[in-house]
Amino acid sequence: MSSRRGFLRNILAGTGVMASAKVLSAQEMDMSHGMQGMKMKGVKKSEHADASRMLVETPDVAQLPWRIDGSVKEFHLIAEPVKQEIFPGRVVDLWGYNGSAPGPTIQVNQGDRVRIIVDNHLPEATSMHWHGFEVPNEMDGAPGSSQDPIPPGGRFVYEFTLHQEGTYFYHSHMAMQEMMGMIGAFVMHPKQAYRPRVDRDFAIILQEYAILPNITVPNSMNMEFNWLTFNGKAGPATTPLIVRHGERVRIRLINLGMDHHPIHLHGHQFVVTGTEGGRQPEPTWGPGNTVLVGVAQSRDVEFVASNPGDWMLHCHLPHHMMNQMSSNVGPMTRRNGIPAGLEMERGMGMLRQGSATSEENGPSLGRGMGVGSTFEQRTTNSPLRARSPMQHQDMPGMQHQGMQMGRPEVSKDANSVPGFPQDAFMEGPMMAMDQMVDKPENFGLRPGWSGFMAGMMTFVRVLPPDKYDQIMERRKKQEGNKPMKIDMPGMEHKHE
Ligand SMILES: [Cu+2]
Repeated sequence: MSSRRGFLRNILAGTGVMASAKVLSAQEMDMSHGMQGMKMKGVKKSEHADASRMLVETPDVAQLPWRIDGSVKEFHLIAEPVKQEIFPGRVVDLWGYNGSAPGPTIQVNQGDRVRIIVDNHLPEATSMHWHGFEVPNEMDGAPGSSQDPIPPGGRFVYEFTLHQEGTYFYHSHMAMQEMMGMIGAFVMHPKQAYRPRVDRDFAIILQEYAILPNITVPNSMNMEFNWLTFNGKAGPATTPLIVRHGERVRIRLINLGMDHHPIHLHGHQFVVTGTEGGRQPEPTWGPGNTVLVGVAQSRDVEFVASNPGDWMLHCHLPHHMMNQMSSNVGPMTRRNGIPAGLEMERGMGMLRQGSATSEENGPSLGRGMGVGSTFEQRTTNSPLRARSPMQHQDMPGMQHQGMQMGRPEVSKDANSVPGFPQDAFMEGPMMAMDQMVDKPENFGLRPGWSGFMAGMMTFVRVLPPDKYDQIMERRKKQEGNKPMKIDMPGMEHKHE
């Protein structure tokens, strides 16, 4: 599964080469000539300097290829269950499109006539809504009102002409399916290039899931979340955005879920240049470094990468910078045999039996109100035992392959400080896994960096030319080592 996603990862090399063209057949690449300005291969940076339509990179998410049928650009989406590795070793059961959640990115030009064939390979009905599109009502994908839901095994063909421009998205309009991952980016490139032009253009989809340890299926009824993802990956498995020092960068943020996300960039000020309704007029742009991306919204931000370094880009909600939080993880690390959670019925709403966690010891997510919420736990942070299970040298079972498992630094009198521990065993050397998430884009990061990246976190790496070239060289090598993989409409889709 992960290897497939590797092949499909959209990578734009520094030369402007669109490596995701690998997923297009030669024939389709030929066909793509109609997409003016979106060069599929071999375009030098200088040549695309004036191109109005630079392809948007969606790190860790594939591009959806298309075929030309007369004057129509035809895409094919398959709604289906997917297995997705959101974090090293954490493969979860999501619902998505064409093998991933979020689904592949669609990119078109303003004015295009577009056909999208949607096949439903889910065990229940679905619908496909084109969020914010000004299209005829019967193409809107509103189940029950504008069309019948697409039954399992069924197909619906959407076709419309797109006169808008900006950062849009597609998603299932069945609410609970949205919480299983069913969304994808839909970029409409403007006829008239935006000014000032950018050198790099990225899109990141923000999602959240409630998945208890040892369970692989999100509880879509839960209202608290413990896995927060950028493009389907939780930090440190997210792929950094690689830019050259001095480049102008656009990042398109798209949110579909239950939470709002204040996305913060280190080291730079940006301006918000677009919303889910398209480009904003320049007089409305004001400087900031945190943009609140509400549910069902998109926000485009732009900045000049003038400050070299590896800069964090992350949601600023503290719990959204964590992985797999559940209420008994804290106590579990320092107690033995105390039933920590509540029965599953109260803890997670739906799951009652058959999970790896017992009724007595079932962990629970968060605290709060509503369906799937839990009661406040009586156990608070408590003193560490003399032989804490976290002292992994005594507990060989705690050694996770590939994890660095350094020991956190705590003061001698730590246990006497009210509130300890907070981050001591949640972040830092114990969580470092640099090797497990090794990839070209991470090359040269400070050793141990991965111990501090979780949830909705990634980097914008603003690199001087030599470091930039080193990473691009590694990218090229990695791509070269992979077998060619064609993923085109009409071909059988493999679950891996
Ligand atoms: Cu958030």
